[in-house]
Amino acid sequence: MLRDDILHFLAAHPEKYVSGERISQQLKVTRAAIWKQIQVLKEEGFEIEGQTKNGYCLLKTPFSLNEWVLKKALTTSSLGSKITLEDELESTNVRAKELARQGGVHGQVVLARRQSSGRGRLQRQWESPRGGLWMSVVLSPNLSLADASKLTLAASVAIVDAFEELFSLRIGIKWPNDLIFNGMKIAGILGEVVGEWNTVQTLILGIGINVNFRREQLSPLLNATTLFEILKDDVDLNILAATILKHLDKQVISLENKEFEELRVCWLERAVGLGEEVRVLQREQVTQGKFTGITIDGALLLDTEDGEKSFTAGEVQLRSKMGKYFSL
Ligand code: BT5
Repeated sequence: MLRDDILHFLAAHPEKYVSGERISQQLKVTRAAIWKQIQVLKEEGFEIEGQTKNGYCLLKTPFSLNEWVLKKALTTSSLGSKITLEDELESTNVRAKELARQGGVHGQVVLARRQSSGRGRLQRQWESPRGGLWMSVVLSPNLSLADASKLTLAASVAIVDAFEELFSLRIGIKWPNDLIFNGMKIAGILGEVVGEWNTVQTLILGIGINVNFRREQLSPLLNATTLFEILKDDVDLNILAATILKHLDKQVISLENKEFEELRVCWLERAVGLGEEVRVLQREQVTQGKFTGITIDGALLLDTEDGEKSFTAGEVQLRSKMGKYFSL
C-alpha cells in the first residue's frame, strides 16, 4: 500500500526531512498523491511535519492501534504474523473464532479499537471503550487440551511482565486470571476452544486491558481501574500489544517444552492473596481458607477447617485491610 511505503521511506530517514520529489521518484507516484496520503496519515495520528523547502519528516507515530506501527514493534516469529485490525468489532474473540474456523493461522491476532459487545467468561459482559487494548490471539500450539488450559495462566504472566517492563508497574494476578492493581481490575482474559479440540486444536486467547481512558468511561458499579488513572498519561497501545505478544510467545514455547513447573512458580510469584485468608464462591457455596498455592494444572489450593481443598472453578474474594471480603 502506498501509505505504508511512504511510512517506510520516512522511517528509514529518522529525524531527517525527505523531499516530496524524492519520495515520488522512489515510489513512482505523483507528488500530489504523496501529499494526499500524508494527510490521511496525519488523520490517523501520525505527526508528520511538512516544510516547503525541505520536505517531510516523521516526528511521531500514533499511540492508538495502527497496523504499521504494531508490525514494526513486533519481535515475535509467529504471534502477530497476521494481523486483523478494525475500528470497531462486536468482540475480537468472536471474530477470531470465525477466522480460526475459516482456517486461521497460529499466531493470528485480531484487534479492535473498541468493542460493541465485548465478552467475559460465562456470558458476562466486558466493557470495551475506545482507548483500551482489546485483542485476541489464535493459537494452535503443540499441546493437549488439558495443557492448553494453562495458556490463560501464561497470558496473565505475560501481561504482568509487559507492565513491569514498560511501565515499571507491578500488577498482580487474582486467581484464575484477573489482573488487578490496588484491589481493582485492570485487565481480564478469556480463553475459548474452537470446535472440538481433538480435531481442530485451536484456542482463542482474548485479552482485554483498560489502558488509555478514564475510569468514568466504565460503569460505576465495577471495581475497576485503568492504566491512565495510574500513570496519568496515555501509552502506546502498539508497543503494549507487541510487548505482551513477546512475553506470550516465550510462555507458549516453554509450555510446548512442558516447562509447567516454571509457569506455576512464575504465576505464584505474581499472585495476590497468597498465604492470606480468602473466600471461594461456587454458586451458593462459600468456602473460606488460606490460599496456599495452585496445582500444576492451575487449580486453586485452599487450606480450610476441613483440610486442603482444590478448586478448578469459582470466584475468589480477597480480604481487604479492613477485614472485609470483596469481589471484583
Ligand atoms: C474476563 O471475564 O475478565 C475476561 C475479559 C476478556 C475481555 C477480552 S477483550 C478482547 C477479547 N474479546 C472479548 O469479547 N473478550 C476478550 P470475567 O472474569 O468473566 O469478568 C467479567 C466481569 O468483569 C464483568 O462481569 C464485570 O463485572 C467486570 N468488567 C466488565 N468490563 C470490565 C472492564 N473493562 N474492566 C474491569 N472490569 C470489567
